[in-house]
Amino acid sequence: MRSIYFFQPNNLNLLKPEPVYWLPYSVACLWSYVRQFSDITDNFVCQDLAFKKERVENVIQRMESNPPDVVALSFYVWNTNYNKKLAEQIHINFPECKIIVGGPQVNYEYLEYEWCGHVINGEGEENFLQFLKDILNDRTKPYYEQKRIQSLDIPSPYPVLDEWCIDRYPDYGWYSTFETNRGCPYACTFCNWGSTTNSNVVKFDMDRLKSEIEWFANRPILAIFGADANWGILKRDVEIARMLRKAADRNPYLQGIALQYAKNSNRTVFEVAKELGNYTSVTCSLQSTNERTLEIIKRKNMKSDNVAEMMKLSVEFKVPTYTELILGLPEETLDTFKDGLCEILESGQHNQTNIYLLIMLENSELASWDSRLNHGYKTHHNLEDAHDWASGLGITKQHKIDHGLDYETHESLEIVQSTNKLSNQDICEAYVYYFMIYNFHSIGFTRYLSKYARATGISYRQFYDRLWLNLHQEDSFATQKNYLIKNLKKYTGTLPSRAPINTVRLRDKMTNFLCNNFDVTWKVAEKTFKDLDVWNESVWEFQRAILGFSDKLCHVLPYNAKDPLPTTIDNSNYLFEIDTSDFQSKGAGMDHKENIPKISYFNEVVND
Ligand code: B12
Ligand code: SF4
Repeated sequence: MRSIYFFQPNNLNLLKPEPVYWLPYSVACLWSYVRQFSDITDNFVCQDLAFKKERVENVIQRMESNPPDVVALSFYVWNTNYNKKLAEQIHINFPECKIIVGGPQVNYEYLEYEWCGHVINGEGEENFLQFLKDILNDRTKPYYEQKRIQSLDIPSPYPVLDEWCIDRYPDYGWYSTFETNRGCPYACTFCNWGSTTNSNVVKFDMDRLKSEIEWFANRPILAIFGADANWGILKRDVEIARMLRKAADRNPYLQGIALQYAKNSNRTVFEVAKELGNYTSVTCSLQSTNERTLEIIKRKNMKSDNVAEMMKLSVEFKVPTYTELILGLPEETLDTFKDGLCEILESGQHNQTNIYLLIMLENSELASWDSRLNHGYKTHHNLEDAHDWASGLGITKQHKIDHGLDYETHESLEIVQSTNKLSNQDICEAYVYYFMIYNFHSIGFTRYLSKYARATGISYRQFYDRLWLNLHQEDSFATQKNYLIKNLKKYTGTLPSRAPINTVRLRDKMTNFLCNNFDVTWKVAEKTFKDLDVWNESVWEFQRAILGFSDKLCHVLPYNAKDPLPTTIDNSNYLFEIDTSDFQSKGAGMDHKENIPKISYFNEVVND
C-alpha cells in the first residue's frame, strides 16, 4: 500500500467557541473522487487530510511512522508560502515521495522548484485520478493540462470531511465551502475563478445538494461560503436558497452564509437573498464605472445602470445591498475613481460601498507580463500574517504557539502600488476620499445633507469635492489624513514598515479614524460627534457658505447631531424615510469580536 497525505492548510480563524478552521474542501473532493475506484483503494491509503498550518517539524515527525509515497498540496493565496516551506522539508526528509500540487495559485513554473514533481492545473478530480493510475503504471507526467469536468456526477466530499475533520476534532468549529455549480461565463481580467472563468456553468445534481444541505444542518458549521461565481444565475438557486435557509435555522452554530451573486442583478438574485434573510446581503460588484476601464477588464456588460435597477429591487424585496469598487484597475485615474464613487450615489446606492486595492492574482490575465507592461503596473508583495475577516482576526503569535501552529511564515499578497494613470499618491488620495464618503455619507451625517443638496441641483461629486476642500481646513482632518496616508504607503510598499501591515491592521487603523476622531458610533440612531458645538457650527457654515443654502433652509435640515436621527424629515418639499427595522444583517459582516462594529444596513426612500 502506498501512503497519500493531503494538505490544504488554512489559518486559525477564531478561538471561540473553540478553535475554528476551514474544512479542507478541495482535497476532500479529490480523495472522495478517487476512492470510488478499487484500483486506487487497493493500492493507496489516505494518511491525513491536513487543514491546519501545523509546525512543519511536527508534520515531518508524524509522517515518519508512515512515510509518504504521495503528497498532494492544495495551493491558495492564503497558504502558498507555508506550503512551499512544508514541501521543501518533505522533499529533504522523504526524497522518494512524489509531490503533486494543484489549486488556483499553481502553474507550470512550479516545476522549477526542486521539491515539485507534478502540477495539475484546473479542476483536479479527473487529473488526480489519472496521476495515481500513472503511478501504478510507472508513467507519471510532470504537468497535467487543465481540463473541465463535463459531468459533475461525482461524490460529495462531506463524508470525507466527517471522517478526517469533524469526527476527529469534535470540539472544533468549522467554516465550510458549498458548491452548487462550477464555472463562470464571464472573463474579467483581474480574476481567475478557480481556472473556470470564461467557461460554461456545470451544475451539481439537486439530490446531491439536498443531502449536502441536510449535512450543514447537523454539523458545528459557523459559516458557509458559496464557491459559485454567480448565485442567482440559475432559476433553481431560489429553491436551493430556501432549503439552505431551513437548514441554517435549525443549526444553532451557523451565523452567516456568504455568496457571490450574479453580476447583472436580476430578480432571481433578490429572490435568493430574500430566502436567506438575515444570513446574507447582496453585493453589486461594479469594480469601476469608467467605460474604458470596464472595456479593458472585460466587464463592459456590467455597468452602473445596473445599480439603479438593483436599488429598485432592493427596495421591492427589502434586501440590503452594498457595492464594490477596485482601486488600481487599468485606465482608472484619481478623477474617474472619484466620479465612480459619486456615480454610485447618483444611482441611488447610499448604503455602503467597499473598495479594495487591486491584487494581482496568479494566472489572471491582468497579472500577465504584457498587461503589467501595458498599464505600467508597479506592485508590492505585502506580507500578511492574517488576511481578511475570515482568516485569523485577532489571532496572535502566542495563540499560534498554543495551538501548535507555524508562526514564522507570512503569506503575501501582490498589491498594486501604482499604474501609468494612478501614482501611489493618487491611490492614497483616492482611498482617503473614499473614506470621507464612507464616513460622512454611508454611515454619516452628510448623507441627508448631500441628498438635500442633490435635490437642489448640487451633484454628489460637487458636494463631496466641496466637503473635501472644507475638511482640509480642519487641523484634525489633516492629521488623520496624513496618518492614513502613511499607513497606506506602508501597505503599498512606498514607505518602509518594520512589521507587516496586513489588511486587518490597515482596517483597524481606518476604523480608529472613524471611531476615535469623530467618535461616530456605528448605529445610525446613536450617532453623535465629540464636539457638538464645533461640529454644528462648521456644518452650519458649510451649508451656508459652501452649499449656498439659505438660513431658512439650514433650519429644517437635521443638523443637530445631539438629537436621534429622525425617521422622517419633512419640510413639505422633500420627504426622507429611513427604515432600519429589517436591516440588521446577522451574517453579512460575520464579525465575531464584540468590539468590532457591526455594520447596520438601512434603506431609504427619497420622495422627490
Ligand atoms: C471559498 C473562498 C474563499 C474563502 C476561503 C476558503 C478556504 N479557506 O478554503 C474566503 C472567504 C476566506 C476567501 C477569501 C479570500 N479569497 Co477566496 N475564494 C473562495 C472560492 C469562492 C472558493 C474556493 C473553493 O473552495 N472552490 C471549490 C474548489 C473545489 O474549487 P477549486 O478551488 O478550484 O479547487 C479545484 C482545483 O483548483 C483543484 N485543486 C485544488 N487544490 C488542489 C490540490 C491538488 C493536489 C490538485 C491535484 C488539485 C487541486 O481541484 C479542485 C477540485 O476540482 C474561490 C473561487 C472559486 N470558486 O474557486 C475564491 C478564491 C480562491 N479566492 C481568492 C481570493 C483572491 C481571496 C482573497 C485574497 C480575497 C480578498 N481580497 O480578501 C481572500 C483571502 C483570504 C484568506 N487569506 O484566507 C481567489 C484566489 C486566487 C488564488 N490564487 O488563490 C479565488 C480563486 C477567487 C478569484 N477571484 O479569483 N476565499
Ligand atoms: S470576477 Fe466574478 S464574474 Fe468576473 S470572471 Fe471572476 S467570477 Fe466571473
